[in-house]
Amino acid sequence: MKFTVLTIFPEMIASFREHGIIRRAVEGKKISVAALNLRDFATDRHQVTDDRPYGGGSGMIMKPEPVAGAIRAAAKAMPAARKILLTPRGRVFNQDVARELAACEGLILVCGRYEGVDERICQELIDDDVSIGDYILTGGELAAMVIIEAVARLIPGTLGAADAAENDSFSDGLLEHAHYTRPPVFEGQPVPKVLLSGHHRQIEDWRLESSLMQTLLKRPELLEGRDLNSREREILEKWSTAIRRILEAYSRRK
Ligand code: 4GS
Repeated sequence: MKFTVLTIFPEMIASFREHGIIRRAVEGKKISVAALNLRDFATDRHQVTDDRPYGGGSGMIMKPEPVAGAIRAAAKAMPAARKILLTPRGRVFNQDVARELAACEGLILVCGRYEGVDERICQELIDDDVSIGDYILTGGELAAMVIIEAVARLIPGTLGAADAAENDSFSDGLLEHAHYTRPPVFEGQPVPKVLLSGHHRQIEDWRLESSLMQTLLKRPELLEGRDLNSREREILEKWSTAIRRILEAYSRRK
């Protein structure tokens, strides 16, 4: 998978590429991460990339010529890539969108600065608008890096452990189960006994119950929008019965 980021701050992408899983994936040729400097595509002597808005008002707008030039140059090198603008107007990025983008041959990620990009770019040269969330950044670069990181780790061979991505939160619509490592007792708090037992079936059951518990307590809306298998239904029924008993015992008290 090839990622090309169009930005006035290519150094941000250069340093991102030099650490952790992204660096390893680049070195292992699973992905490539390149940045094109929008300034290099400016058409004037001073390499200006912004200008004042027609109709007046505060703030500056990205000029269309450098953005168009950079998109066309990137698309020439990777004609099958999807051309994405990072913008709060876009559909909101999540793990489903990450999976969808991981199936693309390449991504051209256009980073706006200032108030935004000239509308004619959005209409003519962009395939897809993506937002990383309902808040305003000062540039699209962090959004592009978020997307590269989430997409890259879905590409086979980019993570150390072969199945690490499958076990993550959201891989099956649930949050991850709780995790523990040594020591067995930390500041008086023990690790759940079953995890030290070596009973793999019971450990799997405990992890599913823990995942459901984390999801119910922290992100209940994830459970509402999701199918439940029979094991998951059993666990929820068990809790429901336990809670009902507690409330019944309470209501019988004087
Ligand atoms: C986002 C966002 C964003 C919008 C870029 C104002 C500079 C800024 N990009 N998800 N102009 N949220 N972009 O806030 O992607």
